[in-house]
Amino acid sequence: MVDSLSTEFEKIYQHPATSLSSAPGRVNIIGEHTDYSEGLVLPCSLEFCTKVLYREREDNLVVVHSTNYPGESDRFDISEAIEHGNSQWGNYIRAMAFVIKRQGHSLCGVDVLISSDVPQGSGLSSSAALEVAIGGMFSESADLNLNSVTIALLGQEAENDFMDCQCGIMDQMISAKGEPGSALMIDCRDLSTQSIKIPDDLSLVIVNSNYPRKLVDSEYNQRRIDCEQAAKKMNVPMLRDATLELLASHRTALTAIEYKRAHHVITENQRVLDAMSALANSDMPTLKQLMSASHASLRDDFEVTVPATDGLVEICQTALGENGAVRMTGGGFGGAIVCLCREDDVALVKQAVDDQYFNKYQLHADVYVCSAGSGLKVEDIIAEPS
Ligand code: GAF
Repeated sequence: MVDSLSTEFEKIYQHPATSLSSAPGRVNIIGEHTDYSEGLVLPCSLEFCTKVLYREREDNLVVVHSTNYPGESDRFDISEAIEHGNSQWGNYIRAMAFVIKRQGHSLCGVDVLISSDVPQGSGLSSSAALEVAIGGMFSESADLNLNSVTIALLGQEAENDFMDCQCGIMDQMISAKGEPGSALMIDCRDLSTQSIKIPDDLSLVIVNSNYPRKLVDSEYNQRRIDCEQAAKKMNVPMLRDATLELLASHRTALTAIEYKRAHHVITENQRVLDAMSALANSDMPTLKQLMSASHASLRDDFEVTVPATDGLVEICQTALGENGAVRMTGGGFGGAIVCLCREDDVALVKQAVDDQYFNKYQLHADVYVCSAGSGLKVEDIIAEPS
């Protein structure tokens, strides 16, 4: 893929690329909508990734093309104030330049070609993969030596302050720090991480509902406000600091919605802790119980599932029975579900989805059998003579 991308780069810019920055999408195993309450999450990076080929320029221009949007491009002057442009994907590059410059760093002009195989709009973090890969590029090309946590935090700032999505830190952290073959427990309060090897006998299957996602940012931002209100009424800095006892004692002070949102976050943080050892030990009955409880909580308390993702979870869980653990993954309002099962049972998931999903929801689902890939990598490339 890099060879054909290099050829494409040379065709566009008339000179070869010198470097490659790549960052992956992610799937979250458990710990959903907890990151912006400084809670716990357990995602893993995927082999699906965003590749950014680039070469420094002598002037201050950033010129960007993407194989995902043929015929479109964006360009801006890095020495001027960074404003929004006309292209939505181009704005992610502008957003990263904006937040890095805001920290007082100088950036240099670059020619850029992006290519991503992270499924878009499916809740597998294609935006974070782009932000982190672009962060790696700007850091290396301007010799800033930003570490992976700093790049992740800049990616979150780019979303919060330039793209108007008040997301937490999970997606950028796992894209920057993911490890092949492992999930990463991230403590979103101090950003410490603990890697947990995914046992060889477990397969990771993602099923994308392809449900058309609408109003995702406004609904998402509202969930964050609900959580902050609930924490405030319980007199704790964040929901991470609340307990079920504290919640019970504030039942009447909270609105019904705030109570449910807080109940989800408090119980989900505990599920992450319980899932860590269950995952490490391939303890399927416990994983099944925890992932089912997580899904039910996201459906009933956090209200971020849709009938198509609830239906997919039911179809896959019924097919796997006691031999699989299934739940929605990512921000919700559509998107994907994740199944953990033995390799021999993957066929059961595919068959059940083929047989039932379209008939019930008039949508075609995509099934991906995945492995955990590596986090951000920036490397020099030696272009083959064309
Ligand atoms: C989205 C956000 F970007 C993450 O920060 C996280 O909140 C997730 O939804 C839900 O767990 O992916």
